[in-house]
Amino acid sequence: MPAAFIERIETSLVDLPTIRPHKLSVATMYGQTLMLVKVFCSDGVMGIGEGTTIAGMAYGPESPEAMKLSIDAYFAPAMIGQDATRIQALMAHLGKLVKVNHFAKSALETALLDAQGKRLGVPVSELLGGRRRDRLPVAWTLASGDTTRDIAEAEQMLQERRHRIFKLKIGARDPKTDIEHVAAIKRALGDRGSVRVDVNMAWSETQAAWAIPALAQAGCELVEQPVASAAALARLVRRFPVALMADEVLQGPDTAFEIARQHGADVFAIKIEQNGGLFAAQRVAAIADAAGIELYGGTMLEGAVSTVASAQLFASFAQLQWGTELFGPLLITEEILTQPLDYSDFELTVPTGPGLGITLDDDRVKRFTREGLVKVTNKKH
Ligand code: MUC
Ligand code: MG
Repeated sequence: MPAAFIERIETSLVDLPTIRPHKLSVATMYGQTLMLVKVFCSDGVMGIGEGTTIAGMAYGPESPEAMKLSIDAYFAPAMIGQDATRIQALMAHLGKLVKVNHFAKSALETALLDAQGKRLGVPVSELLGGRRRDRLPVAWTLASGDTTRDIAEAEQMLQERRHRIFKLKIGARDPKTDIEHVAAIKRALGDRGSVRVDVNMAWSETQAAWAIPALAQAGCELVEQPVASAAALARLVRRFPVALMADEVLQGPDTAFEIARQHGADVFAIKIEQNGGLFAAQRVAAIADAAGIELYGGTMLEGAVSTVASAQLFASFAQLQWGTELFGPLLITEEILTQPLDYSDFELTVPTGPGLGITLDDDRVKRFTREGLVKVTNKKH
């Protein structure tokens, strides 16, 4: 195959409202900012990628603005003129030039894979070893902060046959109040919906040791990242009749290996951005498989582009015991694709077209694109 060289890279920030406030232990979100990147190649092919995080810098070290800046100032100049078809080699080269910056790397790798898939006429899943499934179960997150409203929302999702797995965001209130909230929702749903929780690291180890058995008693089947440290999480694993899942502590293959080595989780929430891209996330999944750790397809509440990139990867996983939570586009009020994704019968259909298999609605995206970077001035005290 003749080489195709990278000619131009464009980045933009797209601010989109959420359908309701989304309350996590780290922050309440009222909107979502997508950092979109377009990689234009000499053969006329363009690939698109996305970097997204949660509530600015409340969740992790990279903000959408920082992703854009790192691409504009560091990644893009190093990529112009490079062979776009040698994705792994190019990403390894960038890895030497720029430390960490996992989210920006994931966005760029997504764009390169989208372009290569379009070039070869195959979906991204085929570039990742081949698809094993075309549909993915999708959980919904109940995070309005109000029990009654969450129950009504879950009932609506069940009725529409959109979701029957519910993840509850807890950890902002005291554990006792949270457990009552979880128990009330599980009581209302019964066997019609499964209930899981994400504490986003809010508890101390002793709080977790007290709260996890109560959650199990309430019918919760999975507890995600109850504590911040990997060591504390490992000490909690298998002490209670409920599965424990690692999320924030998973920051690429090295961290996955360490956690696996100490039997530090029952389940891994795999996120392409947090792990530094699709290939790194694939290696994390391989480590989990080898260690007998089960898999779940996680999200950074991404928009359509990174959601589909994740779906293309999860479709290729050997195991996906806990399904996915690829509902990000449904939390946003605006449709930014020319053809909306198919969420039906509790699952997402993985697009089959070349590359990611999606097309952005450029006019709609433009309406929500931020004009340049926000100017920050030093405040005088
Ligand atoms: C996280 O911590 O897992 C996923 C769903 C949601 O509501 O927040 C995210 C991030
Ligand atoms: Mg989580």
